[in-house]
Amino acid sequence: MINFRKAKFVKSACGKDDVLYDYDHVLFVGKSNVGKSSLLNALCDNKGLAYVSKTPGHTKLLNHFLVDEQFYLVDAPGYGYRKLGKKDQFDEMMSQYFEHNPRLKLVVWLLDSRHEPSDDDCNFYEYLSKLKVPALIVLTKCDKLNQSERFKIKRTIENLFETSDYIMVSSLKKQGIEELQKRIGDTML
Ligand SMILES: Nc1nc2c(ncn2[C@@H]2O[C@H](COP(=O)(O)OP(=O)(O)O)[C@@H](O)[C@H]2O)c(=O)[nH]1
Ligand SMILES: [Mg+2]
Repeated sequence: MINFRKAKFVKSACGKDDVLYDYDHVLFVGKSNVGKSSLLNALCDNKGLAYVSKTPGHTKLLNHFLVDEQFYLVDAPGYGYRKLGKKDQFDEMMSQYFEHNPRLKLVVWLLDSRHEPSDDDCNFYEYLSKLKVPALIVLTKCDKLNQSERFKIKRTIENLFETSDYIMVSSLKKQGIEELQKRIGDTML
């Protein structure tokens, strides 16, 4: 059993040369504001672990959190946040990260359950499909949905991404958190 409460911040990396390879990686990725930091905090039952922001695009770094001395949870910068005319910072740093990381064991891909996946989400799906890394879809903020909205987003995800393997979570209401812990544990142990 992994003790997710035993999680500690270790390092912010700003490029592939700063990334730590002494433990395996579970990457958290999704567009800005999808709820990545909140989910990390809920998963580790530690509100102060990752910075929860009101302004999108806050995280520009790969933040390493060591869980139970076993693996890193890595909080990636959100994609889909571009300054006009500038290349998405995500593209450069993340393609380096993905393509040079033998320790990446699982990608936890977060999608906002309140919205249809965006073009950025779909582009990321294309990219992810080409990588040889297992991915787990997590639908965030499910506390905001009623029954029919839940049904609708599930159908959309199943159609777009051709899988019925996803977890619905609410960091706010602590729903789906144990299931996510179990899925990560099964992959990492
Ligand atoms: N209702 C609800 N709001 C959430 C949930 N998770 C995150 N949020 C809110 O969404 C916003 C972005 O969250 P954050 O974790 O910083 O997203 P990040 O940019 O992906 O790291 C914040 O205002 C959070 O309070 C959730 O499970 N339910
Ligand atoms: Mg964040």
